[in-house]
Amino acid sequence: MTRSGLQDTIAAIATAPGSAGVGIVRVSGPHALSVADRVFRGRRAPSRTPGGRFLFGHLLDASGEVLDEGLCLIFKGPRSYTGEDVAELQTHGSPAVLARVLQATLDCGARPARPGEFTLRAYLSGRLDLAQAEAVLNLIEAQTDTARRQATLGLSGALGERVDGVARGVTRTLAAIQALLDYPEEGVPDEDRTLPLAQAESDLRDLLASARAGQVATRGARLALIGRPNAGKSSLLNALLGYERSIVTSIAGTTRDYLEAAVELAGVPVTLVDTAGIRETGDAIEAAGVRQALSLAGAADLVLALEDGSAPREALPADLSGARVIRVRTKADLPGAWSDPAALDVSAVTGSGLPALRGAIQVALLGDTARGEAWLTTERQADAARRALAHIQAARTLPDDLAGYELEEALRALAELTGRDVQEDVVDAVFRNFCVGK
Ligand SMILES: Nc1nc2c(ncn2[C@@H]2O[C@H](COP(=O)(O)OP(=O)(O)OP(=O)(O)O)[C@@H](O)[C@H]2O)c(=O)[nH]1
Ligand SMILES: [Mg+2]
Repeated sequence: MTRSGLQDTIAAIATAPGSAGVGIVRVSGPHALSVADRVFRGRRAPSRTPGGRFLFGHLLDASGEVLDEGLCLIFKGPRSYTGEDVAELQTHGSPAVLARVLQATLDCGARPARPGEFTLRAYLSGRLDLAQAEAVLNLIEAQTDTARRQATLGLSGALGERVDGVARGVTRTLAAIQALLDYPEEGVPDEDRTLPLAQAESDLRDLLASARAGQVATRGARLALIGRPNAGKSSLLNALLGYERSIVTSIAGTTRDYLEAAVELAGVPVTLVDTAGIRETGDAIEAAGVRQALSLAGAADLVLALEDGSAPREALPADLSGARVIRVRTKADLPGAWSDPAALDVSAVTGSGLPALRGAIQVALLGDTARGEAWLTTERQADAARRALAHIQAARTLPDDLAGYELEEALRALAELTGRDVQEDVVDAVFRNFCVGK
């Protein structure tokens, strides 16, 4: 479906469903302005108005009935979001008005836009690369400032530039190797063979290190609180939330079912998961809760492993070796029964140690990734970067003729990352996640 129907003029409501001050119907394509001529009447016909201007007037249906008063914003391709002629019809943000205005554009020859089709056209017209299109999606969905900042950086093309830098190094080596195949007596100087590849490899490693942070910032993270009964899991969850979400009692085994609560930590949307205390138990319900706790820990992006600091230390009967773990020594306001430099002292009662815990969570989720740099934000991007890295690593160990092949593959993977050389089904998969109207 991707490249088909590009000659069509498409229309959709671009604003969110529901009532609002303003609503927008966006029309894009070769006939966008003639469609606008028929559904909008102002001082001038939209098609005879220069791009970058707007008109005040009335929106009409195909029979000429006035639907609302509003504005028509005119963009002439290629200077528009899609690269085509675009008319944006601004009305009062009433679902009833917007539905009629959209229908009027359809009656006048436009067809309904598919999800993400405006941005797809921007990509196909070369105005955005694929990573930028993904950034548009991330920006629309951004719930936190960290996610917004990353999306904005991605949209600026900063990620594409980082990737292009890697590709330039690879191309330099590839050119040197190809020259060598033609003129074997010359030899390839080290600065063309080894150095650019070493640099490309280290740049890709940096990029991949950002992938986790990028995805966490975009998708959010799951953080499971694990520990023996009475370790203080529910109390710490409440303290991190700032309100009493989970029941706290002095009875060991209070929490049996797991419970989730959303909070923003370090600019990241985090789902905190409170779990049943882990112990051997004859109670069937509690045992089910314990099994669930262990599997929740396995699925979490980060585990807080809590141990009661006021009681003799007992090892947690759980294997957390596969998980990222922050160890917490709870009840730090009470006289300590043990200490461990690898555990953070925290009191849910006084709040001591909470800022340090928040800081540790931030480092664990986002790493020390430079905030000003563009990150990989989707699994698709990370996958392409990993493949490029593998080919470059292979090329560094192989003789020249075989290395050339690996480098070509690396360049292909890098071009996929930015979307310059990409299969149509991958493009479809990216745009399928968009909403209609974007
Ligand atoms: N002094 C002090 N008491 C705490 C602290 N955190 C928890 N407690 C007490 O420890 C007991 C158990 O706390 P919970 O938060 O219910 O512990 P839990 O790990 O959720 O326990 P289960 O749900 O039974 O697994 C309660 O009596 C809390 O008041 C703390 O930081 N300081
Ligand atoms: Mg509890």
